[in-house]
Amino acid sequence: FFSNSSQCRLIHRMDGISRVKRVSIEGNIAVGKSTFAKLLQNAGQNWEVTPEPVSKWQNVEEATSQIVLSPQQTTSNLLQMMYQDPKRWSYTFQTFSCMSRMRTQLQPPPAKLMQSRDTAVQVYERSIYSDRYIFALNSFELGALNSTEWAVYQDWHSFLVEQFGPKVQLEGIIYLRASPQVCMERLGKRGREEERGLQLDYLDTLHVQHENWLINKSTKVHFDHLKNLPVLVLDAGLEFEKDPEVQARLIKEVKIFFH
Ligand code: DCP
Repeated sequence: FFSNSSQCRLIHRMDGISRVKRVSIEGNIAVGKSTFAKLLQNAGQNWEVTPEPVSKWQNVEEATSQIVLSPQQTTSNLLQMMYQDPKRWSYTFQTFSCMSRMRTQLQPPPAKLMQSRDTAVQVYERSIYSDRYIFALNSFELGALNSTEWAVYQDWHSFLVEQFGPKVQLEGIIYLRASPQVCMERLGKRGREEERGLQLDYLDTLHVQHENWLINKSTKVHFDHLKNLPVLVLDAGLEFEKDPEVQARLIKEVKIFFH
């Protein structure tokens, strides 16, 4: 009885997972995804944000529970390694980044969302899809991943997404859209050490990838559920960090969109 695949899907729907909408916040580096995520977290009981695991990439040993043997032994900052030597480390970085995100996307939603009577929304900062269709693709196009690495990446990525099925699917995307210049200014202000050498050119290429994927829909995506995914485009060029009025307006847009 249970081996019938439509029955399995039905059971899956009854476990609560599909009652909670899963939405990711996308946008260029430093556009303000974390700031916006915090606003959403405070927007009501029915919103829960899963932050991006950047700190894991800055200390791989701690993230993977590897024992550091002596105080002299340095820990691995994979984010820094990737920026210092993209050809050597991009594949490793993209693998680890996607793995850590896969883990978080596979976590069941917290009980408070499952029990919620209204629409509950689980929000992620980025997703396994921007890992692939923004960063890994961009790395390949810039020559930091060679064609073998790109082929291997796509192979395991597709395999895992297909295996995990609805558990890693999204119901929507919030695209925080701003010019690369604005992102560059914000990047400079926040001063993350590893990103010091980043140039505007690089943000330009990432901007184009976001536009191709989320606006022009010209990126070739390999998963049916992604093809018709609702995308809410928000003008993140506005200084929303310290302006409560702009914040309220953006949050309202989100709530209406994902009602
Ligand atoms: N990164 C990457 N490849 C990925 C994911 C992230 O190279 N697949 C890098 C880009 C940034 C850092 O990791 O240097 C974090 O990038 P995000 O844009 O995801 O996060 P931010 O902290 O920049 O977002 P925001 O400032 O918008 O909150």
